[in-house]
Amino acid sequence: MIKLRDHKQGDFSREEVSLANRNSGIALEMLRYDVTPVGMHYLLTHFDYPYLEADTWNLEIGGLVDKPAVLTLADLKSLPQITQTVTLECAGNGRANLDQRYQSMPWQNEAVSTAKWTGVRLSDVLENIELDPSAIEIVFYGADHGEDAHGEHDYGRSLSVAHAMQPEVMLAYEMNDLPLLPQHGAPVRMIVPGWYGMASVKWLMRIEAIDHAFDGPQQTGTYIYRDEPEDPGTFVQEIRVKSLMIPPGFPDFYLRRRFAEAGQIELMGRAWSGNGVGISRVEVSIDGVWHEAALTAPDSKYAWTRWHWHWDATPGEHVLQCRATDANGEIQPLDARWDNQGFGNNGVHSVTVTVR
Ligand SMILES: Nc1nc2c(c(=O)[nH]1)N[C@H]1C(S)=C(S)[C@@H](COP(=O)(O)O)O[C@H]1N2
Ligand SMILES: [Mo]
Repeated sequence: MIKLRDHKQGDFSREEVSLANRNSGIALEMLRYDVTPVGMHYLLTHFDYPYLEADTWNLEIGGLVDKPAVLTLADLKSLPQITQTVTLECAGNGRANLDQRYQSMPWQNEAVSTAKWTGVRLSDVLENIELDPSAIEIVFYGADHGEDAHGEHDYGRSLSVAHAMQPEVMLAYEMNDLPLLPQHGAPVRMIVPGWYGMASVKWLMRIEAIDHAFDGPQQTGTYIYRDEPEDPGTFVQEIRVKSLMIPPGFPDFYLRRRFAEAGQIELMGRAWSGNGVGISRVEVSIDGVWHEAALTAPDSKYAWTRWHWHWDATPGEHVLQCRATDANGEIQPLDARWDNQGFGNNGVHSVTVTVR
């Protein structure tokens, strides 16, 4: 069994800071936007950004297919175009909130954003190349290459054929009505709505139909929920129900402590879940007493839901929390849930505010 990295408590390591400088999260006050402005969308890239040009890029499709193909961007754009608003969250979001944190990208709460993606349905592409009946999975490879605890590889992920044919799974070439930016996977990336971000392969280069379960490092090495490093574990797939709050008032620059004036304060934030399951309830707690927040329906079942609640703030120090429940009755746990690599932490978000 491969040795995964050790856990850490307290100060961040130089390696964690380096990853945090290369990748970036949303500033929580940007939760105000239904669609995250493009430059504020969170970023997670494992290796280096590949340099690809839209004019010379092409997508190779092969493996167990009757009509292998090499598609240009113009070929893709000749297929029916779709646009969807989708909330993406990194599976490692919340990792650094665990007391013993796995050494990786040290996300606290900020690895979630919503964008308007334009492109084509993956099913339209797959219908043209005629999958062989023996194909059970489709593998998607990016142009980026690197090494981690599970060996050297091109970034690659698979979906079952049934999932790949779902109408929401897309190959996107625009984000918020603009051509994809290099850091978000230009010229073409996948978007797998309802699943954590690792499935949405950026810089898509190659699609391969196979007759067995894909066991690439990004599929069976990492992105597995495990209590202990040696556990067989279960796959990280759909997003777990979660909510975040825009911290009210104003911050101290360095310590990020918050201050607000006594009186009416509108608390607001966002809630979301996986697999297109809606949000049925968001509660807000002031010092441990829970209240029902009001919800605004999202414009897509894969996009986050806005919530708000009016707080009559009284002087003193207060702890504010929010907790979402989805339409399946799944509710966020009050405490961070343990995972060896810090995946799927949907523990409630807390903000401390001093009211004057
Ligand atoms: N080719 C490639 N695709 C990738 C990744 C990557 O490192 N390489 N990172 C994945 C992960 S873990 C996440 S959370 C999302 C992040 O997408 P974004 O950077 O556009 O927000 O991209 C996914 N797709
Ligand atoms: Mo991620």
